[in-house]
Amino acid sequence: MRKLPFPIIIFAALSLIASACASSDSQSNLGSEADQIALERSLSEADVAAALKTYTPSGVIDEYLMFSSGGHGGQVFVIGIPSMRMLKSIAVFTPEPWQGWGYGDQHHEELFAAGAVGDEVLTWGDTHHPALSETGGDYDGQYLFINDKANARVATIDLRDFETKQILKNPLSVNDHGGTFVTPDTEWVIEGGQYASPLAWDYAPIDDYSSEYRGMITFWKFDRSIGRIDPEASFGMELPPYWQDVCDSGKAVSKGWIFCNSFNVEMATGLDPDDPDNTEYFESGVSAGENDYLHIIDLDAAVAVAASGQTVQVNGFPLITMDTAIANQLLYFTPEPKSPHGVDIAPGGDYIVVSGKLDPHVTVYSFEKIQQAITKGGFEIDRYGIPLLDFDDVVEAQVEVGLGPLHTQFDDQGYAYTSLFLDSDVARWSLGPPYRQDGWKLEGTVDIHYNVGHLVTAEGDTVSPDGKYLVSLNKWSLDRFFHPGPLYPQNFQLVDISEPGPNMQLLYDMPIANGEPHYAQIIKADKLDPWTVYPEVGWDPGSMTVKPDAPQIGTEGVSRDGDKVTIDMTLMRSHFTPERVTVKQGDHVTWNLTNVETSEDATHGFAIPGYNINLSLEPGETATIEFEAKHDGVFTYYCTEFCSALHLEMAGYFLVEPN
Ligand code: RUQ
Ligand code: CUA
Repeated sequence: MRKLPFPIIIFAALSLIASACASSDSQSNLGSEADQIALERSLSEADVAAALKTYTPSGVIDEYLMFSSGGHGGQVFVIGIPSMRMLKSIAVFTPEPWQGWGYGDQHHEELFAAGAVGDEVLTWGDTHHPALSETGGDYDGQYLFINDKANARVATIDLRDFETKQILKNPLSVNDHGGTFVTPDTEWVIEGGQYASPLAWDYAPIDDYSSEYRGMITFWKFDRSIGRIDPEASFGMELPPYWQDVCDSGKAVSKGWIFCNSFNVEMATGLDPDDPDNTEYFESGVSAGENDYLHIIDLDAAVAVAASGQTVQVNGFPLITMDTAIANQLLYFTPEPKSPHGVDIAPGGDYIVVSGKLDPHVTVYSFEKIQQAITKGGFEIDRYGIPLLDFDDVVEAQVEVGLGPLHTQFDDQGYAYTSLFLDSDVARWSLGPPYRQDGWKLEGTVDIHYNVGHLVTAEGDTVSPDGKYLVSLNKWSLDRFFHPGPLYPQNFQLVDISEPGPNMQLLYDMPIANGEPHYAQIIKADKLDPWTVYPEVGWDPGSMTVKPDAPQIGTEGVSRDGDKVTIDMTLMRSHFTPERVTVKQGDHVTWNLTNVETSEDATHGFAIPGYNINLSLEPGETATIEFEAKHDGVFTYYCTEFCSALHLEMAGYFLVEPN
């Protein structure tokens, strides 16, 4: 590890800071190299401090990892903090050629097929909310879940190899948004809906909106022993067509409860081209009323109700109807301020924070007061019969933070941080007791650039956030970078939040060039223990076991049974075995490949031109491709990874004899 230069740089930069502070005598340290560089590059004292806080020397590993959604790029990005170096884009819903994701590998085709809608195989997704698996309310570094808002799907990623293992289509809903969020021990992965529609992708005229269109929330049961969601043990709950937005899982004192905000209690149905009297766009229709409803769901009770069979089958999936939810006291509402967004639970589970996009306050609900109000009873009900808790009974505080508040995160000092979309700021405010005695007030803001959506703090969704760093996930980058044509990158801004009080320091801008990230989570890097190579040669990442008939050294060959040809191939530096494969046009080809390497980073690729086949085989990995040899000709397969000095020689001939 390269250690020596670091103290020198610190010393040099400190001397610069010292010299800048002692303004009259600022010439004395100019001899140092760092001073000289700072002068030449016109770096301010703050710039130098920011550089020192983020600079990560070659060979030094970042303290934290951020897992960020990639938006409609359909992937998950992994970024080191504080260096803001991108480590990986994990392929999820969208084929990704570098990882050979979705270009012939059978296991990938099965995953994509499981996420299909009817016979429509989807090749993109809109990832929004990544959720790291938790144990006891803390990230445990084992699994990551992510939703596809566009098509209402959830995916499971195994953090042993950072690969997607499962894609599930929600049987109830066309789209989702309030997912994924996990319960404190990851028994349940939450997926809330968004734009109401008839359940099960059915049709109903939009004039029947109030009777036929529905919201939903789905509780996916996670089975940690197999590292997969078990759809058979999962269930949904029918909700009014109020456009459920973002959800969060209760933790600590509120463990077993789920909270979602909503934003179309008005039940607007959009501008009607056939009705001259209906001139209201959704943008005004859904915020016409003063309030929407925070949804409060007793998950533990819902699990018991589902287990007792009080469900109906919708698209073959168990659903708790609204009537059953009401009869069993599973669901409550309470008013939220105008056009709410975001719901975030404080580390102790005791406070629930909601923002109103058109209200300059954050509204903080008390879980204890919610419980008291439920016990007290005597509710009003909403138009679907759902009990409505009185706002004044359950609200703990409202703090004015600025314009366009969206999402909130927490630290270890009793502060909360709320993104302000319209102000392009992040606001720091203090939680009240037991976090801070002098709480419920704005502490300070930091400018960001520009239009922040989500924000994330280190370990920010756990019962014990670390604070220290915050990343602002900004939608617009405007003047921050060279503008590469009219499609601009997003901008992630790293902020130092370690100093108490009003000040937060912006440290670094990172352009995101391949997606529109929504949410992210930041985990301590030492909580992860990913594999360097697969545990055994012949490992199938689909089943996460060794495949007994995977090609091994000595078992390679080509065999034929009628028009079925099977190829068993191994890959190692710097050759394929076999190097020549001959088939007849129209043959059905099954091609099994194993990378028999056991050395770290010795990945080989496998590409066949003209057949849209492209694999990435990590050390030990086996894969199978199956296809019809429909094009005759000579196809030169080769290794796409520059794996060795003789990488160019890692090639072979696939000869398809014409009929
Ligand atoms: S929400 S637009 Cu997470 Cu702000 Cu999706
Ligand atoms: Cu193997 Cu290049």
